[in-house]
Amino acid sequence: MTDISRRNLLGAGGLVLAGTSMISGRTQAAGLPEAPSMDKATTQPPLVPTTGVDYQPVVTLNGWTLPWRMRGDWKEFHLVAEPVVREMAPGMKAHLWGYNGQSPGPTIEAVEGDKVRIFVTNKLPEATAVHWHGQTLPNGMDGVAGLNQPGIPPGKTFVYEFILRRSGTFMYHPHSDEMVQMAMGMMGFFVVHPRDPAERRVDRDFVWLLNAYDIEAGSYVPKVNTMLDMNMWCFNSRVWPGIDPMVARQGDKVRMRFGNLTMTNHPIHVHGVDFKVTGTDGGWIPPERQWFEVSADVAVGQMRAIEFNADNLGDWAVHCHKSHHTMNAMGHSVRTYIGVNLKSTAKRIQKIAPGYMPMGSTGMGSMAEMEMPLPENTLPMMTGAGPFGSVEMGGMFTVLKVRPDVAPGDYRDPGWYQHPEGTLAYEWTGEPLPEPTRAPDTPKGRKARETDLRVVDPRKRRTASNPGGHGNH
Ligand SMILES: [Cu+2]
Repeated sequence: MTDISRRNLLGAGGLVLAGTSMISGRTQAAGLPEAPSMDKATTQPPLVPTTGVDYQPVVTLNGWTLPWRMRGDWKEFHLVAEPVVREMAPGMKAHLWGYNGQSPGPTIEAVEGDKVRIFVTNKLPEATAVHWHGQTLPNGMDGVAGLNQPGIPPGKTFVYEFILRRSGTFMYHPHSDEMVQMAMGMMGFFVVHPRDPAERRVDRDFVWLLNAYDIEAGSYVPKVNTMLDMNMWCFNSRVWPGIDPMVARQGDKVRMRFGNLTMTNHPIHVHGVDFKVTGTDGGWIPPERQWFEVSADVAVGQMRAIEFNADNLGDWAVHCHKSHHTMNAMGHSVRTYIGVNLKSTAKRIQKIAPGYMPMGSTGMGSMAEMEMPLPENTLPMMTGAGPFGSVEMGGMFTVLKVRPDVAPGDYRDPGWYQHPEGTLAYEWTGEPLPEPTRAPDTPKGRKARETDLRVVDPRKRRTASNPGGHGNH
């Protein structure tokens, strides 16, 4: 076999080249595998394996999986580190660094025991290197520039070769000018499936990279020195309402895999189900040691897998439980005016700034529906139309949609849930309700005394000879 033609560069399950003798070690003669690129931020269908070990491929919401080719018994991938344009949500694009056209980079999928050869071409203006987060591999393949290898200079391609020792959830990211390159969006998922197709099988398997950016209103490039005060908290470099729903068929066993490459933790809360935590960075948790939760906290640098049965029909919120992480382009210096009457102040300000509108004295929910002029390339702080109005969210928020009539392998948005008669919260329109009874401030029938709120030690009753206080010490 002398020529690897394009038709052999099949992605989904890449063709095993019959008659090719086993190639081991160096790969100089082989030529580079194709480096497919993605220019869209829409969820791509999973890559179902057509040869080799069978597995349930993962779905990367608003992302895609990297095709590969087989060469001998090596599974070959080609990553290209490069500047990319990422649509964070309709109406806002970010100028990031990523892999193969997008940030996050494409998800890499392979099987436990696979020999993988990953070509990394650097098209960035500075050196980079790729660390395979969580994999146990030969030291020289670990990707820490300066420690395990020289950085990959701009324009050069390096080759990583290792064997996937265990199945589980992994990530990849640079270990070279790491703070800048990760703040610019360089990261991706790496899923290793079990060799036994029946092991830990689920019907739907979703990957969620938790990442964040600080992109000033009206600009395009993240501020790379920000540690925590981000204004774009993302699932897979997307913010609500730009994050596709997670669609499941009623009765499906669903897995969600999280990886956190931000600098703070994210308690991911899933409504409508109680899930089990089934995997951590260290691997799969044996069934008898898995535990139930409704919010899984994913700490910095960690991976978590959770699983549930999608029994409960409906549109269920899925979000980070830090409420600042479900907001877009938020100014943290906005003052709180709840309960303040701004009318007279507004009148005075309007003399200097005609058209000034006081905001926030009754909460900020109305801001979601207000048509305020925004700088270009800026998303409203909270938005997202639901079937009953504005969802008043942003950032790390999307919807789990469980339906009875979804075909296996169909991930398309089924629209909003139609609630069966009698299962929807409703307005009370009957006779006026009595005022709610409140606990009395003071015992009935007398004025409040100073002692009403003071704990009195019954062993030290005050008497004339023992008036209490510090004098007795
Ligand atoms: Cu969060």
